[in-house]
Amino acid sequence: MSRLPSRRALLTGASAMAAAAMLGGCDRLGNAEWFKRTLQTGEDANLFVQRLLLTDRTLAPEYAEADISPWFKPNGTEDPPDKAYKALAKAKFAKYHLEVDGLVEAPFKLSLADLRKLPARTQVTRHDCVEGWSAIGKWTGVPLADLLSRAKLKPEGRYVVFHCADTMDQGNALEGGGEGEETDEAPAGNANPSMTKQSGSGESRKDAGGQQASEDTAVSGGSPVRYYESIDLVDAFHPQTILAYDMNGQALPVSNGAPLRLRVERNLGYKQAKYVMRIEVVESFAHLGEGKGGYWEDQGYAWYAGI
Ligand SMILES: Nc1nc2c(c(=O)[nH]1)N[C@H]1C(S)=C(S)[C@@H](COP(=O)(O)O)O[C@H]1N2
Ligand SMILES: [Mo]
Repeated sequence: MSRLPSRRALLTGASAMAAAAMLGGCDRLGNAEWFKRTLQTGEDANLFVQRLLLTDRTLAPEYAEADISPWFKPNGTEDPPDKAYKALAKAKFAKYHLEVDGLVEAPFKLSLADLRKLPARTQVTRHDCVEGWSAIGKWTGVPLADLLSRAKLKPEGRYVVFHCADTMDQGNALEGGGEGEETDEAPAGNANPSMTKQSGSGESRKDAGGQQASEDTAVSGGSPVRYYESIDLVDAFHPQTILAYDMNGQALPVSNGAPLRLRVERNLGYKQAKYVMRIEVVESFAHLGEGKGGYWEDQGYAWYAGI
């Protein structure tokens, strides 16, 4: 007479599998206190272990310096229209601070100079935009794992959200076209049918005439719609997930996301948040934007954009 294994037995099995997965390269994750705690909390553990096992944790291909593209095409926002950002840029980001907060024990702020003093990782990788172009670039920055370890995740933390400086103009490409608007902000131009704006949000997020947002004027229900993205903890602790401040050996240009942008390799271009101002650990992203976990996700793109 067979019995279903007890929850405890399942969990023990799950922990064993997780331990095996860790030997395969998740050591940093395995050492984290919150991760051990997560493994003891039932459902979380099962979900988490599933994701570990389903995810190939091998590194994204890394290339030689000779492979670096002579031109890394900027896409989406190339010069954030926001006043606050412009002021920071004008002062060469001397007053910039990255904030790390949310479901963490020890929230903190770091200046760009502070970030540059932390251990860094450099990687030459290929960026793939859903629009159909790719480019190889060299990125140097701080592993996100280090920042999260420093902040000490609370056990409820499941996703990492990147809040960006740039207010988006929802007027282009997303309202079904036909108004002659420019499409330079779209990750896929008009190429992807999933771009069609869903109806029913009940509010127009487009400024009159569908023109470029100026200052803080692209609003939804009165607040600016800024670019944001989110990833889960497996991607967050992946060794190639870094917050890059250098591109091709030089300070990141504004067009590519200065002063700090996410590189979450093995994910499509729109996950690579530029102009990152704040990193927030959350349990759910339901309360952000339209609740889909990112600016483009809110327009219908997949949240999980692994490649
Ligand atoms: N803040 C912000 N991040 C963003 C975007 C954006 O418009 N704003 N565009 C995304 C898209 S669709 C792509 S392909 C890449 C482009 O990065 P690049 O400008 O360095 O080529 O940034 C992504 N991150
Ligand atoms: Mo993109």
